[in-house]
Amino acid sequence: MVEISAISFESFAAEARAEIESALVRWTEFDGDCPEKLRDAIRYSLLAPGKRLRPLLVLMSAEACGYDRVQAMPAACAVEMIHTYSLIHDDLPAMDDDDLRRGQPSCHAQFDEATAILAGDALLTRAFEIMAKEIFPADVSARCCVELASAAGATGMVGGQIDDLAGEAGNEGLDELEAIHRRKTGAMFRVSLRLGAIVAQASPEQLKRLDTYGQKLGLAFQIIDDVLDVHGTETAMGKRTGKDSDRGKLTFPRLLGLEASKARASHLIDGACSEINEFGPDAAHLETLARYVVDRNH
Ligand code: GRG
Repeated sequence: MVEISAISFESFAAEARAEIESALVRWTEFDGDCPEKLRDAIRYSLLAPGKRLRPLLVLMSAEACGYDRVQAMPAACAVEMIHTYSLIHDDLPAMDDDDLRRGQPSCHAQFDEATAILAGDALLTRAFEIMAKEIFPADVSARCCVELASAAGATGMVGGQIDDLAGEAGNEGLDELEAIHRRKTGAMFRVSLRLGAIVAQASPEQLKRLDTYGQKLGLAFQIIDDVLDVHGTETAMGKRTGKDSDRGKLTFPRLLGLEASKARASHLIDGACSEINEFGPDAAHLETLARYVVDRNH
């Protein structure tokens, strides 16, 4: 694997994030027909300082398959819209009841509950509208819509969320915990890699490798998210910490301990990186991003 310097990766990521954010602005203009309060709430959450990991993964996956990343922007933004909707709804009093997200009051705290629910709904629908309109050819666009729907819906993120809410009693083991997070968090990581490969019209072998990288990365990300819930600071994380352990929720550190959790995440990242070895220099950004996921402090 070709290594790239931290500076070179950071400048790539900063440039790609700026491109993602300007596309998100463009695709939330709604041609003047959207009520102002709704657009304000959508943009308040969508344009808040998130890490943009999932859209970066879409772009990097397309790039690993030799494709121009700009062409993967509709899929990248669709994924970020769905991710942001999930954060808005997750923060609601009926779910995690969080008043801080991305370093600012969460959407329902800044606006109101009804507006936050509707902002999430509008982001979810906009994501599919953008993919249907902006991805070509039509069969690739349709395939992207199907993939994203199953990753985000009842068999993916939404299904994982309901199992996670039910698991707060904490009686299950590692297999159950991993199964929850494969859907709740992992499905959106995995589909990010898949969408990049699909728009790039990658070979089945390339798609499979990127898919496996995405599965391992998604699980490692969630393990570290649980670790940071115990060890991270609210300032760095931009959200409340310590809530999972306070509620006695099933988490990786609770099941395995902190050191074993970190070791498991590192092992998954090694596996993810070896999966994409054969892409050579085109996958250097994916490797650096994977290492960042375990080393991050937010
Ligand atoms: C409400 C349908 C519905 C689903 C919610 C993803 C999710 C399911 C809830 C988010 C709650 C949460 C904290 C999950 C843990 C992993 C995760 C998705 C963390 C947030 O992702 P980051 O760190 O966030 O990439 P930023 O703000 O950087 O984009």
